[in-house]
Amino acid sequence: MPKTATRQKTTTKTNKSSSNGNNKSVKQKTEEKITDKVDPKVSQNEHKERKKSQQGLIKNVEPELLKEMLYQMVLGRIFEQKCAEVYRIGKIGGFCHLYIGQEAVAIGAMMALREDDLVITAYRDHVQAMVKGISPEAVMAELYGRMGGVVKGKGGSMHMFSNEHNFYGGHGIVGGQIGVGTGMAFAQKYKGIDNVTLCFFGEAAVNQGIFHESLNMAQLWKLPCIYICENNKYGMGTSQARAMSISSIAQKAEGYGIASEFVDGMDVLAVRAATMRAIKRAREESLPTLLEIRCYRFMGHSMSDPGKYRSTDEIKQYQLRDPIFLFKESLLDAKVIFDRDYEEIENRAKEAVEKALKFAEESPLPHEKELFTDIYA
Ligand SMILES: Cc1ncc(C[n+]2csc(CCOP(=O)(O)OP(=O)(O)O)c2C)c(N)n1
Ligand SMILES: [Mg+2]
Repeated sequence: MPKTATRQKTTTKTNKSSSNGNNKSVKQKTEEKITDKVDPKVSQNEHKERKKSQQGLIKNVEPELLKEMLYQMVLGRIFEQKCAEVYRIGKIGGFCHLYIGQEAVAIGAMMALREDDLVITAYRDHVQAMVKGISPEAVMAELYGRMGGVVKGKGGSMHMFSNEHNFYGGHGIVGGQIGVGTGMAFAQKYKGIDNVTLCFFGEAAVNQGIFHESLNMAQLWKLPCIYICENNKYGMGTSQARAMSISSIAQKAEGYGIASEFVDGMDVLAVRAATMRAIKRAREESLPTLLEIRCYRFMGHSMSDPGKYRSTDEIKQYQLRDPIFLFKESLLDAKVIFDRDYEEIENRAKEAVEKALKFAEESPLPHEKELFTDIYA
């Protein structure tokens, strides 16, 4: 089994360089230590620490919003578990990349947005699409390649898109959406609209030239773009440690004078708080931010991943840090929810997924004439 690197400790430093272009100090966390071993005690201690931190943040958020955030996380999880189930019996064709384990990132970041803000992401896009308001029915039917899908079944898993919801994909070329997202932010600024753009990508995309060109332009032109790097440690079967010369992605922002933060992606409220700081910077000062959000995908890279590059022990250790379990426990401890509320949330999510599945099953296949519509070439 190949050696796997587990990061254990985080430190906080204040970056007083002109990282946001106007000499303001920006809080930035970088991880320091990388070890080869996976230790259950580390996971348990982390869980306790995170819970303590969440308890502090819970007080700043409306109880109704907290419950809605939990619902969206549970919905995303159950929806994707169902995707895996129906994919295995051949109901969904093509590639299918699941988000299970990373829910705190999309929910924490996107539920801090205004409805008219813009979002763009890579191919791991089902949950992001739903959080942006696209119905579970339209997402499931898209996965099924049916007419009722959000892009009439023409995009499939990797290409969810809805102009109406300001959700601009769903992109298969690693890093491609970073350039498009930067352009979206430019367009908003050019038109004098105070929308912000959230641009999600994986850590492997950071090695692409487009990341560097985009960050350079974003700071130079002061674009209201929030770059969210979802660092789940792997690009397909290649660990970050084997592909990147330094471990801190947040640190790369310094090369372009962009404000950056290292964020714990297992803690939905930490993601929310960091994104809100970035939104403020984007909306009020028209400045970009890079957030490096450390997370972990519990499933394979895609449904066809044999998963030979990491141990089951490693996966289990990260599952102990499950962001939904943590958030649920924190809300129970803070008495924002009680057991019966969680049951209700879970049942509601299950019903929504069943409804989506029924809709997808009953939705017709696209008509042949659709081959010649929506073509821009
Ligand atoms: C330009 C380009 N190179 C290679 C690929 C093949 N590929 C698809 S996904 C992937 C890994 C990307 O990993 P990461 O950016 O970390 O995102 P994650 O899958 O972890 O969410 C690669 C290499 C591609 N789609 N595009
Ligand atoms: Mg990755």
